Amino acid sequence: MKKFLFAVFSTIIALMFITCEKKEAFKKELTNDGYKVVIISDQPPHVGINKWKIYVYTVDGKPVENAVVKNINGYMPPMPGMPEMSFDYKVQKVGDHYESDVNLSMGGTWQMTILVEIDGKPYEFKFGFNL
Ligand SMILES: [Cu+2]
Repeated sequence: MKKFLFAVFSTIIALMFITCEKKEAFKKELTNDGYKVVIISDQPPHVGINKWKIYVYTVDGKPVENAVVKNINGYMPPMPGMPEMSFDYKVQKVGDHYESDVNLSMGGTWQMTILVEIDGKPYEFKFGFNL
């Protein structure tokens, strides 16, 4: 019986991993001056930690090997009774892309800026959303 339960549970866990792997609930493409940043996440933007993968391509889809994703900034404009907020999220290189834990601390309007350096030149990629 124990062995049977173990088999059932491991199958369920394996299936969960497979479905998670294929999930791409959030994808955002941003272009600037011939370059394209693609953000991919398992979950749409939500309050809490958002795990984002960031890829840099040329606009015609070729990976830009010497692109360095420097920073992600989340900015929330002032709200009634609340001053503006600005957070810098650490970015880490993982294989052919970058990853960041983007902690969106509350609901409201967020303006995101991804800072990328290509050949020593800074490029900003911006977008916004409401939580
Ligand atoms: Cu606020």
